[in-house]
Amino acid sequence: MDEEEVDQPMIEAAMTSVPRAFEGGADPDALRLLDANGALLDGAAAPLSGDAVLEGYRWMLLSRALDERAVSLQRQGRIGTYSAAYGQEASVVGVSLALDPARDWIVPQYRETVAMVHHGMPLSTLLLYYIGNPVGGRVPDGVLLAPVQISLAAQLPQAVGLALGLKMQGRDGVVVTFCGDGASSEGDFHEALNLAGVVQAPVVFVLQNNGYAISTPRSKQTAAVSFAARAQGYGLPGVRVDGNDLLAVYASAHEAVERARAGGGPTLIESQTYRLFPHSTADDPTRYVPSEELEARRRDDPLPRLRGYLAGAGLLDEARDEQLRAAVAEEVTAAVAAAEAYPRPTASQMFDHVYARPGSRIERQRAELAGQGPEGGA
Ligand SMILES: Cc1ncc(C[n+]2csc(CCOP(=O)(O)OP(=O)(O)O)c2C)c(N)n1
Repeated sequence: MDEEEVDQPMIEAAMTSVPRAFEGGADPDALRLLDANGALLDGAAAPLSGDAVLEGYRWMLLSRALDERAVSLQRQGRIGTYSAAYGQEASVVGVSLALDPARDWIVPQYRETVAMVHHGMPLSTLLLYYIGNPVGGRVPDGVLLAPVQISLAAQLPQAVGLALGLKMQGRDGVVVTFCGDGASSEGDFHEALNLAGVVQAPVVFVLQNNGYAISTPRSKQTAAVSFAARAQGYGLPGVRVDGNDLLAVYASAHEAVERARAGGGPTLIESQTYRLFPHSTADDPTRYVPSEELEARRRDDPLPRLRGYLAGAGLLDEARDEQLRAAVAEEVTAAVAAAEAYPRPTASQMFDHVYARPGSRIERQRAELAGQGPEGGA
């Protein structure tokens, strides 16, 4: 069918007529331990000690400080395109706190920078990645982490393979892999969850439902009642959690990780959060996010909510908060300085490390870049 023949309004109407249970906002069926002000809900018990929650808060502050600095660096031309986790800090850090970096693996997408740092990747190395230096693409030896994955959902089959390998070797490590709501429409997502269920791989899929896949809203991503509901089709537990509640995210991740470790197989966690920043530094969400929606979701920011919990528990006051903010800002400054102390990458380095033995096409391109002409002669 020609493009002209597609009746766009008709398609839109058909898509929006599908009934859906959750369109963003508070899902009544999601696990939640904290109310909007950070008070424990009736009957809820904190799954982490006060010190551990404070440490989680520090990681969330680091994530936010990094995002703010990275956007500024990108605007100054000092790093390339960057995707922030702004608004999703509880969703990312809550999972991190449930992992043992000495035996569990993270197979990330591209929005889980702070989880990578928590797992042992130096922040300065990650900044080198965003500077475009190949050094930044290499995970240091002994850090149980796969590199950043930009190709949507391609990390998921890899995570299952890694988890199956751990199981076959009789190790007790668990693999946690992240993806977005948009990535869950890729074939790789379905293949990975299916195989994980069949082989009972020790893997936890954390699907961060942040409301959008660039400009595609959640309502146009799937007709399923929830992303977690898809798990049933693969024979795995599917869990919905309030992704802006650090304690709830931790509790659901901890349960899933320990089940996988004990031989209980995979879990799909739908972490319901919201992207308060643009998709990336190359995006303009004012073109597709209604301003009232953004305003409303700002009130659900995970940081003030956790601050409310910590203040209520007598673990945080303004002075301590200021100290923590200053400390993470200093950490980011030091990492930026360390990354920028490296020589700037040259354009020809983009050809390095792609193939062990580059083919003639790559060699031609390298020669062309060097100004020697497409055949390396002129
Ligand atoms: C296979 C593939 N198709 C398209 C893209 C372009 N792309 C980059 S991010 C993105 C949206 C992803 O949304 P989601 O999975 O919800 O994750 P989020 O960025 O919201 O965290 C798209 C379409 C890509 N990177 N890979």
